[in-house]
Amino acid sequence: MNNLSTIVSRFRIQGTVADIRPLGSGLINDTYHVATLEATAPDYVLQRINHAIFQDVDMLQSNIEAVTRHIRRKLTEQGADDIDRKVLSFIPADNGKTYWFDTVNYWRLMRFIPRAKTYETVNPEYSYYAGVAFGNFQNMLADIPDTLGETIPNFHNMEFRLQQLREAVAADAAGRVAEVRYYLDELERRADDMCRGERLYRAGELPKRICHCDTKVNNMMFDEHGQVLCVIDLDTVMPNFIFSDFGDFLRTTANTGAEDDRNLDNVNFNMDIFRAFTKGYLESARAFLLPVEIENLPYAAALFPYMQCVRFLADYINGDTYYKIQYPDHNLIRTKAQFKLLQSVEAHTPEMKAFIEAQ
Ligand code: GN1
Ligand code: MG
Repeated sequence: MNNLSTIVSRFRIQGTVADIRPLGSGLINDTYHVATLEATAPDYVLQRINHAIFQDVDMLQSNIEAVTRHIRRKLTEQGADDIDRKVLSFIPADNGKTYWFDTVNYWRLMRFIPRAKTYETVNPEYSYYAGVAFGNFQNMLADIPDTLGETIPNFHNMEFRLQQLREAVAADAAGRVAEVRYYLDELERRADDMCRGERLYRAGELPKRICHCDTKVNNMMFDEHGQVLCVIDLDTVMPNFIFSDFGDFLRTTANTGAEDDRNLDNVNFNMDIFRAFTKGYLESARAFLLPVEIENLPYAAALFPYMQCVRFLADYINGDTYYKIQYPDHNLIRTKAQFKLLQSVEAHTPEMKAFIEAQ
């Protein structure tokens, strides 16, 4: 707490720090809730940026500043109320930047959004609101004047993720390849089909748009009525296929089990969530989506469990160097759960296509 409060003191906050405690369940950055003593001062969220992963913190923060500035402007133009709960605000540090480097770690501070909740799971009604919200998010960012950098190069590039997996297999750094052969074969069998997005892009048929690229449901803040207030965790906002936002949301919410469920019987693809989310997303995004984007939404639903499987498995093979783990075979358990989800998505593909065509 002492150490953390020294870091908070480098930022231009209002009020006096009363308490700092861990917040949220992200797998990459460390996040804390900073409570202030005075009722008139806002609370804050302190984050240690994982700069092994986000290596260009200056680019990272300038992306996020551009995105939040643009959204704030849009909301103001629309005459929205309660804007401070609908877009993140970053607090400048002593150096005038929105991050502080303490010679080892990079830190940033933002206003805590009061009376807002995040969820690990949602019902169909909330999924519908979330679909509308992500469509709006992409829509608002469509005319952002700034050029956003790729904060993690090739982040959702399926060809690149497969190449990383193949390199991990070739190196076999942790001696785990033999044990995961079944999953490697299953993933390779689908590899060509799953790289469809990159092929369409090269053929000039599929655009990149500004996307969030980490649309796990716990990256959304809901108000007391289930309406989406805002989208958080903006580190990965960058140009990408819209498949990213659509697919990753369903990967996390339409899973009837947990991302790392040990009991694979719990893991299935929930079509009620799919239908509600897709309905909301198409309502707010249809105006700018191309037919090729709409047709490939079922592909997007399969792509994200698949990509996550490839990423978790590569990390397992590498000896767990990327994702935080809670126990030794955590990345393998995650791989298995995501693979089960993929199989369930595949079984529902004809039903998804029919639903989308009927919209
Ligand atoms: C990471 O930081 P967090 O937990 O929201 C990861 C996502 C993965 C997700 C898997 C920068 O997101 O891409 O989908 O874990 N973020 C990064 O749960 O790699
Ligand atoms: Mg998160």
